[in-house]
Amino acid sequence: MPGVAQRIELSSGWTFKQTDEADDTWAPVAKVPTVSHLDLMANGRIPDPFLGMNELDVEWVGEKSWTYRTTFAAPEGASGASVFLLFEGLDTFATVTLNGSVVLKSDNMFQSHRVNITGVLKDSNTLVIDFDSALLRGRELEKDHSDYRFIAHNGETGRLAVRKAQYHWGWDWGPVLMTAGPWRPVYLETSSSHIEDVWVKYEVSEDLTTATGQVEVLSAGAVDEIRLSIDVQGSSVFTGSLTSAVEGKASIDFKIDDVKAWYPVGYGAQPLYDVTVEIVSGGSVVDRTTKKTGFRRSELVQKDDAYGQSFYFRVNNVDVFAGGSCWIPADNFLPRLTREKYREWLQLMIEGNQVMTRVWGGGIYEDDAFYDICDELGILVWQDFMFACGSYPTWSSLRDSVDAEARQNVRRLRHHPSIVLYAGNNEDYQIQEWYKLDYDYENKDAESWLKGSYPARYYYEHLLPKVISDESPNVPYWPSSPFSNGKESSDLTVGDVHQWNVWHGTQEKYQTYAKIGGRFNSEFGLEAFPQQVTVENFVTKPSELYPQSHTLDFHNKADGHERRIATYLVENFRPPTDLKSHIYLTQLSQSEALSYAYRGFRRQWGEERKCGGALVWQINDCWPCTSWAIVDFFLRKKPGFYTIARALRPITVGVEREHHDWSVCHTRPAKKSPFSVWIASSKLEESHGDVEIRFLSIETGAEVKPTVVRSNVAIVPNGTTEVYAGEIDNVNEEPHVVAVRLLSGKQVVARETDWPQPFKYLAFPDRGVKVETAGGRYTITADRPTKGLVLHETDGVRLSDNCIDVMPGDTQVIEVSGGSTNLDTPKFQYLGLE
Ligand SMILES: *[C@@H]1O[C@H](CO)[C@@H](O)[C@H](O)[C@H]1NC(C)=O
Ligand SMILES: CC(=O)N[C@H]1CO[C@H](CO)[C@@H](O)[C@@H]1O
Ligand SMILES: CC(=O)N[C@H]1CO[C@H](CO)[C@@H](O)[C@@H]1O
Repeated sequence: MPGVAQRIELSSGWTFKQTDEADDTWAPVAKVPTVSHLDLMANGRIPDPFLGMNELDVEWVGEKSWTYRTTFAAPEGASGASVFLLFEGLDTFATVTLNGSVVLKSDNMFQSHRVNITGVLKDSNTLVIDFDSALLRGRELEKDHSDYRFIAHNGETGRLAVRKAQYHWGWDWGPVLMTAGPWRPVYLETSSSHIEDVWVKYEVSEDLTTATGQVEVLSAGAVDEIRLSIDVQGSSVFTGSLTSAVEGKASIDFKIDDVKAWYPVGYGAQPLYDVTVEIVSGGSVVDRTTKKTGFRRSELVQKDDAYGQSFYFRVNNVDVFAGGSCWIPADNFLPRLTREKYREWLQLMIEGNQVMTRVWGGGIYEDDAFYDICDELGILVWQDFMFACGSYPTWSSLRDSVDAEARQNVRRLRHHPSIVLYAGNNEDYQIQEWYKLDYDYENKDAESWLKGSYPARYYYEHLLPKVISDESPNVPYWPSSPFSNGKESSDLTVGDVHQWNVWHGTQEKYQTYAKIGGRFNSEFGLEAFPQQVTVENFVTKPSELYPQSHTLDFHNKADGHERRIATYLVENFRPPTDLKSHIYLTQLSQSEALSYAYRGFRRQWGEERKCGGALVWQINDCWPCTSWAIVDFFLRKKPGFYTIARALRPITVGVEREHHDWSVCHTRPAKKSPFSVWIASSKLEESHGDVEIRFLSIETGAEVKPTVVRSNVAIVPNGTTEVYAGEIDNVNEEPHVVAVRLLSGKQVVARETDWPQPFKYLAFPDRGVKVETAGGRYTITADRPTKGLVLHETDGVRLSDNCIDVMPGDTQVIEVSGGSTNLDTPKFQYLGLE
């Protein structure tokens, strides 16, 4: 009788050593999955690479080969069963031997492997995996293929030849740490027949009531019957089976009436269905697998309009403004990321009112946990393929490797309702443009692209779209982020854009973000220091605790970072020299920049979908550093996190005076500044509210002119409502803020305040700020307009808001949860506080 498939994870009992060192150097491995740096740290052989400048001291690790070894007894299998080793991921050039026979050679970190070891299995077995240096192999491959032009921004060019997370070669926010090892789990399987894959192909009817489709099952070995059951929250909604000719590939049709559609967060629930498949052989169930999936409709709406061509997502017939952030790997040492850690990160997106994340192409196809949690929480995923900032070579074995990698990962991910777009790469068309590599959009002959100087077009416009149409045809494919259908990738009328003319490029003032936005802003941002406790963690010498110390500069990998941070500080503020104030001001400048961006981009959503989304670069870090992240490596939020959260509330209010550039040739102060007030709503029904607009002197807090009230304003659903347009008389009126509140009865729904720019021209004598703590909350008042009040945060304590502007006569309350230590002695900072 055939046995049931058994899988044992080979996670313990491993040892490792540097390949070329003696046999007495085998050292223990705490667990697999792992990479060499983790085991070297655990064995006290290297210091923590994230502290001080230790990164330099551990560079040698990436130039060595590493060997991992374990032993296992032959599993007790039924007669006729086969035994397999399953490798979910090997980083990267791996040779696997079992009892001295090579059973696998692998050179792509993103691939998984199933190896039939039945023929070489003994009673007791020794499994050895040698990992060559990917750094050195990349250099060799580049030499061997000198007929290609290797161009890379970030990291060395050898990375382009290696299918390994590209950020391991270093990025402008991350260290050079070339890992090696079994980075994803290893299993030993015994089975007579097994399920290779289950694909839930479906369509949801336009009225969202019915899901119909097929479950396609791929299996190996003898199968007499396939059983399918679909359940939601423990109750069965469909069962079916197939009893003939079911070996290999087979499909079972299904139909679910009264389907509960899966929605992005804020638009409905996230019901997940368990699709369970069993295969039966010789009268008993021999393998079983369950995929959790959700049923939804989704499209990328690209239609010609007054501004060019739209670019936005429609899910279950609802237009969704994709406000969110870009995601990078959350650690340089990936195996130590737990499901709990992924949950904490993704929960932050929910807390921040974000609805989309973009998995960036220089990292990894994320862990299953990442997508599982996105499904659960309702976070939409924009998934890049793993290419970034380079002109990639395309020799034929490399193309085969990319094809296999792409197919495997799309098969692994295609049941996740959260994934709504695949994109070919990150910024590779910018490389094509900068270096004037061959590209003729009209030429659609893919084979001919391989002969030109930009051969990687073959991946982005031929190989990968083919993989998507074969493996996941219901998810749209986009050749690159950014891409503009043959126009320059920086085009603002078609496709998405990475708007780096704030910070990089022409270094525009951040006040102009709305003017330089595109149809979908898939990257933009400004750097800020992490919290002081994070700085104190990685700056190990107290004498290095000053703003541009060697250690602090070392923990900022961005080109020209001091100049760029300084530019935005000196343009807008009065830069201090002490570390504490410097940290605060870099954070405030980031927060201000993101406020202009998100306010402006979301307003354009209402202008006939002129802007379809805004994804800040970036939510997270892979090590403790200064970067564009809005939350640091230790999950400590920067103030900009809250600013974005406010701009993305279901209903929010905006106000902005016209930008007047103050530092151009012979500029004079503007005599008048037009300003406008609007409301943005993602609600699907019209709602109503009162809008109050106050004009408050910055010096005294007194009203400069009478308050304007607009009562019972009808708020356009799923769009923006222009509420008021006025003018500030800069000659006769003293400098003042325009402080706006949206009220529902007495309840404040949203606040926004517009300030004269730049802040450095303003003085902030005593603001009369009071922060009172009682009843698990802060109550904050001010006598005069106060900018960017940031309450000091401690780990484990969660604030309902932070980095707020406080206006006289408008008490604000910030709730505290998860601890109370914060409340004892309120520590806070605001602009102008000495
Ligand atoms: C595994 O390999 C053995 C012989 O080495 C073979 O008899 C068996 O059919 C293979 N199993 C599968 C499922 O291919
Ligand atoms: C090279 C190697 O590991 N060979 C081993 C294979 O398995 C047999 C039986 O357990 C061992 O005796 C060999 O040493
Ligand atoms: C479901 C949906 O998207 N509804 C509305 C969103 O907003 C636009 C513009 O106000 C409406 O036309 C849609 O019907």
